[in-house]
Amino acid sequence: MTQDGSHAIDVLLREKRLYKPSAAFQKRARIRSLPALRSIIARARRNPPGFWAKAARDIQWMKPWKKILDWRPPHARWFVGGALNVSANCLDRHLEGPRRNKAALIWEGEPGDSRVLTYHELHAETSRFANVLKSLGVRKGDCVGIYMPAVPEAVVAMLACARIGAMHNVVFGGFSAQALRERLVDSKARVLVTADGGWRRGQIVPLKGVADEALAGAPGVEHVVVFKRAANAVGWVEGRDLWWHELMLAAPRDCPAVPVDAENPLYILYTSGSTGKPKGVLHTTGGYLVQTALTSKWVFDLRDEDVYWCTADIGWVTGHSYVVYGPLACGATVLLYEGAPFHPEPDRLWSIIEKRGVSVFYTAPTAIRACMRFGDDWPRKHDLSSLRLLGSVGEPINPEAWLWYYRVIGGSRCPVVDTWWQTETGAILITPVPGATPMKPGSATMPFPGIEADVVDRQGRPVKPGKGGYLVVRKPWPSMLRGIFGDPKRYKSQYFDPIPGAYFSGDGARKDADGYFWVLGRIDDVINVSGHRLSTMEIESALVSHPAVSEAAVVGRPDEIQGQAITAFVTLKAGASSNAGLKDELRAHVVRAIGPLAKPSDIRFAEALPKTRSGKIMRRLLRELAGSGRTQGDITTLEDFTVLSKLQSGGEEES
Ligand code: 7RM
Repeated sequence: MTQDGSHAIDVLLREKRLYKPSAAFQKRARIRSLPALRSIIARARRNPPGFWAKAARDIQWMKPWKKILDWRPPHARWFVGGALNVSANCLDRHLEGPRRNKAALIWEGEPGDSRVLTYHELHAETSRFANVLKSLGVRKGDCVGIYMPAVPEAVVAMLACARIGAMHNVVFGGFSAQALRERLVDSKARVLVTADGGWRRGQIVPLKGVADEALAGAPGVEHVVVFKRAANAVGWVEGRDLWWHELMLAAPRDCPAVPVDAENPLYILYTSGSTGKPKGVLHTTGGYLVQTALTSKWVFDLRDEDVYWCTADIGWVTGHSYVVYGPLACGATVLLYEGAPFHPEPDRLWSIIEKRGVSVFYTAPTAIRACMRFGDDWPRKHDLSSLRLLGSVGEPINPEAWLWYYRVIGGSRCPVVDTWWQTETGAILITPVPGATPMKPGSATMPFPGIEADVVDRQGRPVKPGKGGYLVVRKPWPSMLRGIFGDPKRYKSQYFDPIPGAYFSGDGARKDADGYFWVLGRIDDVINVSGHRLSTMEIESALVSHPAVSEAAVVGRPDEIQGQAITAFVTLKAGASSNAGLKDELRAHVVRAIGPLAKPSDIRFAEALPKTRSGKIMRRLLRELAGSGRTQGDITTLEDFTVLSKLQSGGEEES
């Protein structure tokens, strides 16, 4: 972070376009106009705990809370003294009415198989599996590791933990043995739930094999429950390993959901810091459920007749909050897809939307840009008229991608909710409310009611409209992280020490004259060119607005004269040819779009960019490559290792 508080980031990009929600959407929305939203925001600002207490009435409590908020900075406890059960809220309460036989999960397997589980069925499976966990000695407060493909049983395992007051630690099914081992050891997991394999790009990912390797160094895990999904051969340790289906046959059907304290841990989820050891972000029960449920209802406008699809894997926080807990608490029908988005053809997403009549679709900018790269013909082959609302999360969405999503996928009729939040925040904090907020492509718009977000300088003073600064949250919110598992000091030093009196997100942002927030990316990614602090996101956005460019990642490389020189890694659209002429053209294009300051010194064409599993570009690796030519440090979260070796061996398509 810069020592100089006066100018955190210089802002170059100005996006002026404005899109209003259609009258048709507004007419049936929960919050129908900007003045209506503003008045809710104003009321919440006068009394944030009161606002959240009202939201908490949508949740079923087993014992009422005594105090809404106990805030001893930087530690918050919400709904103090209250008791509830997340699994009861996501399942049991829906069995009492017409949702009983409604689809809770519509599952599409990658090879083309599919299943539907009603709320009644999901409740039965979860109850049985909760009994299985109990029979394996799992007790309240214990941790269960979950290393699964995206199958309904992954959701069942999560809800079963919540049902008995145990916490889960879901590890993304694409992570390596080493990453899994670290997370199992750090979270002190006693049981691991996995599968023989899962389908991805037509291949079987041998999850059990990877788990066996991880378990060699994780002696705390006493039992491994194996769900049979892909029927591949697996190794077996007698006494330790148990088949899911055999345990389920023997387990009783009835398992009451236990009341747990509002602050009982619900889960740990590891998030890789930009450097160093992954952090085990801890979330608890009451506040988390209240906020994930309310944001699901207001941001995704969920209705009983919706088919809601969030493409995030359950191994990512988005999968926790917006595949499982938020939507199921609302009684929604959730679509779950097992496999790769472009398998067997680049139109798999669109074909699933058509087949199941998906109405609300939530994905990441990286996926949207990949779809753009394949071209408009793939979505045009499908009837996407069931869609009524689109969402984006994970990175700043560049206006080019936003507009394509809005026009080609949404048929210019669906609002796009660009939702800013983090693993640490647990739920969406900055977002349009679809029937109310006029949208500006590339802006996450305004803080959700009850959220006091701001853009400030190093001392915590608000910066002027249009100026770049640090994105902070000034008041506690119900779904905020409660700590870093096993490392209490890091919680304070990471999030509350950097900026006085506020939670620091690690992101840079600016607010415009209308109070709209523009997230500029991670502060660690900011580059300093001749004393100007530039957001890499803006230069990337400028590059991607060129018709030949598919994706871009911009980093700084040490430079004697300018301090840092701008290096851009660029992938091209199908049919575009990489040559010296194009490099000059791209430089000129950036200068035209945002000015000479942002002109890249080097442009390197690449086949693909290194990304995390959730699609975020790993700029740290590119920074190391652009600087020393080598990479070091943790790469366990990298999605595709070959991408890195291609870049390292100069595998770029040079002219
Ligand atoms: C949900 C999630 C968090 C980081 C965050 C930002 C970036 C996420 C947006 C965004 C701009 C968005 N959790 N980010 N959403 N940037 N606009 N709508 O992504 O913990 O994995 O990542 O992602 O930098 O700090 S996360």
